[in-house]
Amino acid sequence: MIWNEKMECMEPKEMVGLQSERLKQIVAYLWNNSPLYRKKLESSGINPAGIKDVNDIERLPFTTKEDLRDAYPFKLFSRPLKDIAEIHVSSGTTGNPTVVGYTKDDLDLWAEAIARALGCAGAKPGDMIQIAYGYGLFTGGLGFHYGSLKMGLTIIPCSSGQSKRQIKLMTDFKPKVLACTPSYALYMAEEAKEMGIDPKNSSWEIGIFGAEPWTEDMRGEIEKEWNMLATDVYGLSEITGPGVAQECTHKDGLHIFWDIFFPEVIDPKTGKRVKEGEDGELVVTTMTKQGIPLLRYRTRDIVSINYEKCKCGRTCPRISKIKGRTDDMIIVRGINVFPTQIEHVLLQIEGTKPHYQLIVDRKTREMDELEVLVEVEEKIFSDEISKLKALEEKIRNEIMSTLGVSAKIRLVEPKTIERSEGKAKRVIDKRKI
Ligand code: DLL
Repeated sequence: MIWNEKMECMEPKEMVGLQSERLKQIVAYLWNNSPLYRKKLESSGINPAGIKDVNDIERLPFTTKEDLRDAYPFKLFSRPLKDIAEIHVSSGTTGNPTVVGYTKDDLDLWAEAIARALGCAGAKPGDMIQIAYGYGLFTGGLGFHYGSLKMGLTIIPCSSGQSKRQIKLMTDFKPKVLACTPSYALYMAEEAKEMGIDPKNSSWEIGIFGAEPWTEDMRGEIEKEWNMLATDVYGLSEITGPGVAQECTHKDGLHIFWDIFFPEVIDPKTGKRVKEGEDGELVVTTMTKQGIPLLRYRTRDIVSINYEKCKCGRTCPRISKIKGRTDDMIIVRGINVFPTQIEHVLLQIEGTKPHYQLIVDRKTREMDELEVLVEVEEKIFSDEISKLKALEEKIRNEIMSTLGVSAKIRLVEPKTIERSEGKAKRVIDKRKI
């Protein structure tokens, strides 16, 4: 079903008119409500009165994750805290997380985006959905929750984990839709088999998978294992969470809802737009958000864009699957990890040196493993084994409590990790994704 036919299928010419109006409004709104944006706009020589149509967006300054970091926690909020209904966070590049705030209207807008995404994937009011994205500060669980409520689905709010219980509930309640990370969907197939349940007979017909990169091969495997349609959903907390873009049942690119999330694909080096179909960095402007609207947010995700009308009838453009990142962020079991965050943790711990390397692997096909190699001071190696073990444990616990990701720690002697004259190679990703 098409949840919002008017917006999802609007003729592009008419859409330009709507986007132009919305751009004028959002720039004026930020000018009046966000001292930080006002300064940014002023220093780029922009005055809201100078914005005539959506093409003027290219004159606006970019916003980056560093802007959010510098504004920690609430300085980029455009409404007083009393008007913020909910706060979520995602990984920052160092010690502090990236904080986003939603007004009640923003939550409704988010629900609208997810309802459109659910419609793209083939869900309809009255269907039952099992939400196995994490609930909490992560946007996955609650985002799908609000969108499913809006569409009128019956929700099983499982959150992630407790896989055997998930499978039992699926078997007994027979939900039609599953929302979780693609790696978790594959993991649950293994668990089902261990329980003596053939995943092919599952009640799930539609999967809405995202929050981490995954390939067409992985899609093939999930579809074969579970005998379901596996669709891709994209989003990021800074923009709203999941629901920024979603594949329809043709699985030929993810529809980006451009009346609310205006997309540009740029060359990350020059900042200029690339041609349709060429790879570049996705930049998104939130056209109607109030709590923390962002102009030209550099997502660091690499995509191409296709403006052709889709076979499903939607006219909103489609972005490709995410092809990589322009920075060194990695996603381990659905958790975003910046090497600099690990560095930040290590620097707080006595005896470690700021020479480290992250090795990510997926030995069993669905479970990411993170190993952190850490150089320690010479004298530590002459200590008893128990002290070395205690240090490993301490690093592991600190990483777990600050980043929420479990890691294997390997202490190594000074000068073990290869030095570079240029950019240090912090990440070795052995996964085939
Ligand atoms: O991952 C929001 C989300 C939740 C999306 C549930 C989809 C489903 P963050 O934690 O802020 O938000 O991480 C955002 O994750 O910039 C991408 O690099 C990556 N990402 C998200 N969806 C996909 C996807 C959520 N479908 C970052 N394919 C983004 C590849 C994805 N990467």
